[in-house]
Amino acid sequence: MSDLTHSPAWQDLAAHRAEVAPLHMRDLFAADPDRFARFSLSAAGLLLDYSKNRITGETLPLLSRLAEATGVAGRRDAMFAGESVNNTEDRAALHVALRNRSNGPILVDGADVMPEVNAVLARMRTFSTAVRDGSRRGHTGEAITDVVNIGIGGSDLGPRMAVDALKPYQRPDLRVHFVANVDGADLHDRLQGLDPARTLFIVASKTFTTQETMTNAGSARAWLVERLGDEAAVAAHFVALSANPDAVAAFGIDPADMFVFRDWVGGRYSLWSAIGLPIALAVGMDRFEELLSGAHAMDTHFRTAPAAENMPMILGLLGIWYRNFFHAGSHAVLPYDQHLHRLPAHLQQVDMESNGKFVTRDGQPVDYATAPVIWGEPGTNGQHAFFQLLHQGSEFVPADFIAAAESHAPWRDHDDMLLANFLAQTEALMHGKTADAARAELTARGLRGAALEALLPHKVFPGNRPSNSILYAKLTPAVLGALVALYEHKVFVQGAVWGVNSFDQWGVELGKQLAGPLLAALRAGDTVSGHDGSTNGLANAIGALRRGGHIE
Ligand code: G6Q
Repeated sequence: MSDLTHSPAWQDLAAHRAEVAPLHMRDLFAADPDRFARFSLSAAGLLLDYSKNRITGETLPLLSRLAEATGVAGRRDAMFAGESVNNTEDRAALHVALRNRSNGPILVDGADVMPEVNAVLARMRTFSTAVRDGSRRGHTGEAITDVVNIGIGGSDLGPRMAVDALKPYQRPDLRVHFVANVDGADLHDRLQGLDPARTLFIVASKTFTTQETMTNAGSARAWLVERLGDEAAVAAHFVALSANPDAVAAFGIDPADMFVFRDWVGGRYSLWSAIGLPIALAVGMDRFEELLSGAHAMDTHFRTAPAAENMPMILGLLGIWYRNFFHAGSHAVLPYDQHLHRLPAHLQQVDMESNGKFVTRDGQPVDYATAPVIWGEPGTNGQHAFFQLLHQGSEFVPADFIAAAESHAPWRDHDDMLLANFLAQTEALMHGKTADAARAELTARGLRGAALEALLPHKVFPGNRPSNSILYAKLTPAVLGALVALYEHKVFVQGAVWGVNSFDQWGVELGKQLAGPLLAALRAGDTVSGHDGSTNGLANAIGALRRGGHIE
């Protein structure tokens, strides 16, 4: 047994789970009219209602004791202080410095990082303003109308999610696109209809060695040069976002068009850095800074609020409650806000890449579950698909519902319908429908006897399925910043409790190496034999199909 599962705090929670398991939330609500007031709080423009969870007044104090026993607050303070919390790469994890709008000093190895952070922000302002006002033009003197961000993983998901989220703040005459996949279809489809003379490419790669991104960048470069007929056009149409200035220069991008960030910015935490340039181009630098300010407000809350009133702490600990004590294998993120349709994908990376670990910081195998599978789709779409499983499936899936009181669209009636669905779903998941209630409904519909009894079990909803609701007035840049920072810190809290390093990603690094030998064989058209039987068979089938073979 590990120290964690052996600890009194863990054992107390295991005992508490046995007490809570038989309780139904609908009884807890019936017994306590103040449950919403007791189990909700607001911070940084977000209201969190966590009253529809399988908790009593004792649960959070017990979870907070686990947080204390595992030193979560100390680890949080170490992260904010710029200590080397990413121990396997010997680095700080300082995305909070990128949005440190109060601008107090943050030291890494004795040097304040804020002057450099501010200098990059100033350069991003100059550049994005020049593109947006038309003073930065293409090679032939045309204004830029389309920006194509080429990046993958952390250099794609965050900015793509934010650009989609902030669509109401964008201009129709400056469109921002994203290309990630090495499948040529991604770049090829995206380039259709674009005018090379008016297109700006952003090559976004921390390492500037990632195969997918460098391949797409090379093909985009060739497309541009071929169409504009001049190698010199590259300088006017390519900029780079990277922590590897030498590789950027080798690609032929002018150092003046290079926006740098440090190795203490993890890929999945990088949308706040120069990697956010496509966001700044899409919505303007003022809006980008509002995004940073919203995140900073959440950072300040996380750093200073006591555990019992600390939103990321509460969300993180509730996640631990279900993952470790109710054995929930997945967690759904369900935005009832169409502009957040890429948020589940972004959070999938933030959570699963950060805490998808099977050893602790000091290399000991864990004997408890770590990150759950994160998934989700916007409401109400999901209701017509997988919500069946949420209501009546055999899986236990805690869910976060995220909603705006008002959308940016002009139709109040749509907002009302969307929100009525959000409320109804969380209520139904919590309350369920008893056999008595289902029987009464069926009787009212005229069913009797054997027909009624046959249908009855299918009409029962067990309920007692937990959800958090996160509500805000409207999806502004500041709200988006606070929301994303909330989830980053939630993941941090969980990683700290589990004792894993939330800031490395060796599993991703592996993927970057594996394809090499197979690529060489596919390129050469050789017969593949050095792998397992399945891989050899598939590689050779690809070769045969390419030589004109066919599948029966
Ligand atoms: C993020 C991961 C990973 C990374 C991509 C792209 O935390 O490290 O998703 O962002 O592999 O890497 P580059 O930015 O170096 O191209």
